[in-house]
Amino acid sequence: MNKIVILTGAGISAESGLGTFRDEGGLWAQHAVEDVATPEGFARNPALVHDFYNARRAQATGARPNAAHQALARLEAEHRGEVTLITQNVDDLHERAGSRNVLHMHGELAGALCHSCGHRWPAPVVMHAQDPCPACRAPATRPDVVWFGEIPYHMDVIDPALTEADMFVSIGTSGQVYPAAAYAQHCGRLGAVTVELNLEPSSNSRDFAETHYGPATQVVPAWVD
Ligand code: BV8
Repeated sequence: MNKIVILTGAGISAESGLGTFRDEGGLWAQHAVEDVATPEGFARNPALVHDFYNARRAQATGARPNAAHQALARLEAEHRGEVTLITQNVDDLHERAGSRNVLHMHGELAGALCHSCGHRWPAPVVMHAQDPCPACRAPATRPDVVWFGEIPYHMDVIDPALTEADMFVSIGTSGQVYPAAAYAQHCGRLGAVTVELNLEPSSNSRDFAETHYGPATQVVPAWVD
């Protein structure tokens, strides 16, 4: 049994038309991180944060999975039970490409969360802070995404998967956000083969034994097939 752990970031969805964060003109060039991706920013101005995520939710709804997402779905189908796909992305392009075992460690645009009672429900395309929670009726609706300073989701599944990995493959991420940015070094130290597939070397490219650079729609299918 060859255990493969894959981590994806915004770069895998770039050729589907979804913005990345730290590239030229990216999301963090348009919005201050502390205003739209922290609990403090949400508390200060929930309408601004909902506008930010409503715009991304609409864009993601109109986007289509690309050849890189499809290649990963093929890999999972051909190696059933051996592939764990962890994504930092909040879009659903992996699922729409056919991937079935997707761990959204930074949450999902498709989710809504009540910050009063913790209830979760499927997000409407357009969400507002004063929308009443279906469970407790409090006007306390937020996007179900993980902001800076919040604990990533699925760590109980991710940590053992990283420990057991024979291979760790990082795709389309700048390697600047923790804990994901530490995964390559962690897996390498445990003896896993580490592979980076990215447009260009990331901040932690030195942590990888094997690297292939170019657009994801080219390097990912070439590596998978
Ligand atoms: C946590 C919300 C504790 C969702 C996001 C000091 C040192 C170490 C850590 C910290 C520190 N100070 C604070 C921290 C912790 C902090 C952190 O890492 N800060 C950084 C800035 C230093 N982390 C946290 O707070 C996390 N929580 O640590 O809790 C804990 C941990 C474990 C267990 C218990 C407790 C929470 C982090 C989540 C933040 N949420 N966003 C959303 O809006 O989407 S961050 C944001 O960055 C997104 O989630 C995104 O997914 C993530 C990573 O970005 P990338 O995906 O890499 O995108 P980026 O634009 O950066 O790069 C794109 C890449 O693609 C580039 O390399 C580019 O070359 C490439 N590319 C472009 N086009 C293509 C391409 N590749 C291929 N093909 C192409 N066509």
